[in-house]
Amino acid sequence: MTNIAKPVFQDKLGQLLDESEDLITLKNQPSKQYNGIFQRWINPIITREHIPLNWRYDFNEQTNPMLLERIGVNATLNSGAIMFDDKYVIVVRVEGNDRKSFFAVAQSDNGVDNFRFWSNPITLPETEEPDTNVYDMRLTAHEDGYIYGLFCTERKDKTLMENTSAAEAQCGIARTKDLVTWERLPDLVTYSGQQRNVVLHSEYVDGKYALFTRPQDGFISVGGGGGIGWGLSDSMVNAEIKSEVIVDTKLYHTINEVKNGQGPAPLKTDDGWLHLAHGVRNTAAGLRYVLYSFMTDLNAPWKIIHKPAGHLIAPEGSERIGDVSNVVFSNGWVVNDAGDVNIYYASSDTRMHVATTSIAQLVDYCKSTPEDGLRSASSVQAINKLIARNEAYSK
Ligand code: M1P
Repeated sequence: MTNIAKPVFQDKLGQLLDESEDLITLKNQPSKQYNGIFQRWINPIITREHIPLNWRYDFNEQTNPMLLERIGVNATLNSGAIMFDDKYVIVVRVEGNDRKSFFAVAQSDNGVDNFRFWSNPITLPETEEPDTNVYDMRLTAHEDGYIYGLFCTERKDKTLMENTSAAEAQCGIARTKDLVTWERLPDLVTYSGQQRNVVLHSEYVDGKYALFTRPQDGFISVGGGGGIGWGLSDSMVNAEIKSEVIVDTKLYHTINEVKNGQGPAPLKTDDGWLHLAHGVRNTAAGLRYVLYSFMTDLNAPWKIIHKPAGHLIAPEGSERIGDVSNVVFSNGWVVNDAGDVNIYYASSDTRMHVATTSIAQLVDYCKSTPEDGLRSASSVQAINKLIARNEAYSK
């Protein structure tokens, strides 16, 4: 009997590579659901399975004879987005099994499928005080010529050493021209306790850099100071905001009763700046994160001019389940020359999705959706008004 060794290692590796390629090249389809405002797409655009195999496996049979995964990835979530060299590019928050997040660029030709990671994750320089964790990068192509990435940098709160969960969140800043080489700049200085969800506005305002902020008293709780804030800085090389005003506050019995945060940088339209943000409320099942939209004045991006009631996108179906369930979160969207908008959002801190819409749809949504009347009776009044208007058109 001849003993022919089976090429188990090579077979298995070949199978993994084929499956990975099949997943990456899978065609996406719009869902059949209709609301006229945006279109969900059926498949997530990036999951942890999209992470290149050579980031996770040692391909050498001598050093990895059982073909074990060496470095696991837990989740691919909150991604910044930009149109770059005519490609839809997202900077994904990749969270390893070790709970550390880092950034990695993935690109697609059409923005709805076939996202493929660039060869290596981003090597982000550190400051003198190294980050424990970095996440949720917002990309802004600023009129100064740089692409800025503002992200959350998290470090141990050294005033509470005995509490191993006590952390401090601040805004880290890096800039690039090619998304490969990044120059790290000092963290943003503000006079609020902590900061998360800080976003650079794309244009100068009064000759200064303008930033949306989210002042918070603690790491999780925003405390008294919550809301989407706004402030100006003379420079981004030593960015400092001396005073913040609140653009959109948290409010009792609304979708942002507990906290909120600016999503990606607002998009400029003829009718004002178009914003995407997340709002958080508490429930018996824990926090619920939804996405909402509003518009601010073209000449005063800190002043809201239209704000529809309620959410634009809420977690639905399988989106509701994940590491942190009942969450949708967006820090990236892309508009093309035709005014089509791709909203990139993560569900339940686990995987990335796309919803497609347009500037025209979102502006109409913001301008013509009734505002939150803050009482049940006002909600009924709004519906009755619509019914009355529709009488002329009902068959
Ligand atoms: O877990 C939900 C989100 O929680 C935080 O957002 P916020 O500061 O608004 O509460 C962030 O950690 C975010 O990454 C996460 O998706």
